[in-house]
Amino acid sequence: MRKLLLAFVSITLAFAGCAKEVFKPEKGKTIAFTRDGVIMLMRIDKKTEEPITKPEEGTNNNPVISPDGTKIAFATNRDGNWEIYVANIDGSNPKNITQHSSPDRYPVWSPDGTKIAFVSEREGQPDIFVVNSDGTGLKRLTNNNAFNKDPSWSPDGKKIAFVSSLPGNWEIYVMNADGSNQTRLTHTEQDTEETPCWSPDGKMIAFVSNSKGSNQVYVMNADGTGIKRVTDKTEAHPWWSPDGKQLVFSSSRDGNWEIYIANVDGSGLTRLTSNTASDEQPSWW
Ligand SMILES: [Ca+2]
Ligand SMILES: [Ca+2]
Ligand SMILES: [Ca+2]
Repeated sequence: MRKLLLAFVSITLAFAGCAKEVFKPEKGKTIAFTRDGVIMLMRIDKKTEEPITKPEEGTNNNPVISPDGTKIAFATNRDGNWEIYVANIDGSNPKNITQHSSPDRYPVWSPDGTKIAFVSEREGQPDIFVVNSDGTGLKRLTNNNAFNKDPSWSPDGKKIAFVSSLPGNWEIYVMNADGSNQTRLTHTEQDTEETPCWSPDGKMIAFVSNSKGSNQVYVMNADGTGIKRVTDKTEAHPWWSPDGKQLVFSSSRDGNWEIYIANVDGSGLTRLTSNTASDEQPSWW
């Protein structure tokens, strides 16, 4: 009996050894991004990646992993218009949480994982809304006769940074998470700012500006002071590493859009993807 049991155990182990390794997201080592409209997960330590949407499921953008690592939010046009979906981290059980005929895009999780801020055009122009992650409790946060987009929560959940066209050009603003006390942070009438992302310690905001002619990554203090340039080619969509030491972003510097990471001072630039597809909109979990 004992011999039989040992034989069974060794056969089971042999099969387990042959099985394909299951992709496991790990905090601090996992990046979500979109490759030609397919949501990808990448383990940067193992250099493994896996698609979690299918090519027939429309164009899928702006994937962001939930703070607890169990879910992923993204925008998709699979239903004929842009909607925010929340799925399990492996892509299973995708649910439409916006269900509105106008464009709904750019989801970001609140730090406690209960809410999602996003951009909707349901009132006629892009504005920032917030909704519970199950689709209930929708609230409009901006209402100012301008375009408002690119929300990013502060790590304590109390504030949201965003960009607004209110002054006649794109500028970075911050507001309380209920939409009150909207305050302008940048004052660059000649330049376009986009995609602010709050650092994990709450002290800084990364963003993109075309101040030097092409879109490049910058960082500044969370009060708008101390602007410093990080990259020097054509970049988009910076996102902080969970330890606050690095940024992930996309760049077309090598001929097509690829995912890169760099230290916050711009040193240590490393390319993570290498293919002819468009690899864009990374977020780091
Ligand atoms: Ca919609
Ligand atoms: Ca500006
Ligand atoms: Ca590429």
